[in-house]
Amino acid sequence: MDKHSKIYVAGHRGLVGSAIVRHLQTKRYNNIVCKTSEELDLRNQIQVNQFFENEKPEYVFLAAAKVGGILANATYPAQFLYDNLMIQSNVIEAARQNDVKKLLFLGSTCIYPKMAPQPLKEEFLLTGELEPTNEPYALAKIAGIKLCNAYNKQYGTRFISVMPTNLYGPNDNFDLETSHVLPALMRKIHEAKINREDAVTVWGSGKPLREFLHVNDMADASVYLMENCIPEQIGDFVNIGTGQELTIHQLAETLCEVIGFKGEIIFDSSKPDGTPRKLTNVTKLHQLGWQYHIELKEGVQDTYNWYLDNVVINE
Ligand code: GFB
Repeated sequence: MDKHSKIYVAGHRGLVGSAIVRHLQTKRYNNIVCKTSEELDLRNQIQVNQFFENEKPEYVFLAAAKVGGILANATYPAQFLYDNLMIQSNVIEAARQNDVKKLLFLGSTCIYPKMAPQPLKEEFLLTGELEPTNEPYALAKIAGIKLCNAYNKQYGTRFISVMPTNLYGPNDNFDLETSHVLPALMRKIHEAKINREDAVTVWGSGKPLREFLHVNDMADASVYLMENCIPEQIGDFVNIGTGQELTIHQLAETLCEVIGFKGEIIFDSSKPDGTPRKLTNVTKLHQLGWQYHIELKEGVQDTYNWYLDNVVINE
């Protein structure tokens, strides 16, 4: 990619897409194309083909998706499967038809079997049953990986797939029903502090282990891989993570410390735990020349500052 290359970021208003746009701008890429979902419905093949024919982007970051936490996945399984299949299939096919030089497809580490050995190596894909709470999303993302690989093989495209661990950071979704765990707990703990409550409720047992990568690191990794790596080096896909995990309980304690809430943490066992662990093996990622930079506590502080400046004042 050179600084004038036309780069399309699909999903530019989301957590990852907005971070990728910020990072590209920081690196002085000056020909970035974005469309809101009102301007371009990526589930509509005709609109997507028309957009690609008009714009002829050279590089595509496919960060648009229907995403959400454990409850959202359980509540909207049809949309998680249909929307994601349509979005990725339309963009990948239009990219091929319009000779896009390189496309980066974003998935998630929920693609792995629920009880896969840990840490998760890329070769563990499809070696066991998926985690039921996010099976629709996982199936869609697995299909996206397979589609990119099939296009590379049959058409000679250069479409690379990256599977990030749980992401967090500025521009995240803080809705308590549909969000991921970190932003949900940040909001709950902040509100418990402001409202001088005695306790904050955490879903599940607090025992599951999770790994968290700041979205600015994710954007840096995505641009790095797009700039420096080709499918032959990456293989079917590559994990993007820190290789470090903590329990949901420890996460809640970290958030309480950063936010300054000294009340009790109580657990709502009526809510699901989801998969017990999903720690990424980051050996391949490190061999490709990238590793994370933002430690969790620093990233949580950065995200809380953003939350206070951008979410709380608008309420
Ligand atoms: O981020 P999350 O919702 O989804 O995390 P996954 C769920 C874990 O956090 C479960 C606990 O163990 C929940 O019981 N948890 C505790 C909470 N309190 C809360 C809360 O207030 N809100 C939420 N959401 N969780 C996601 C997939 O799995 O991982 C997505 O569903 C995506 O599709 C994402 O793949 C990366 O980490 O379980």
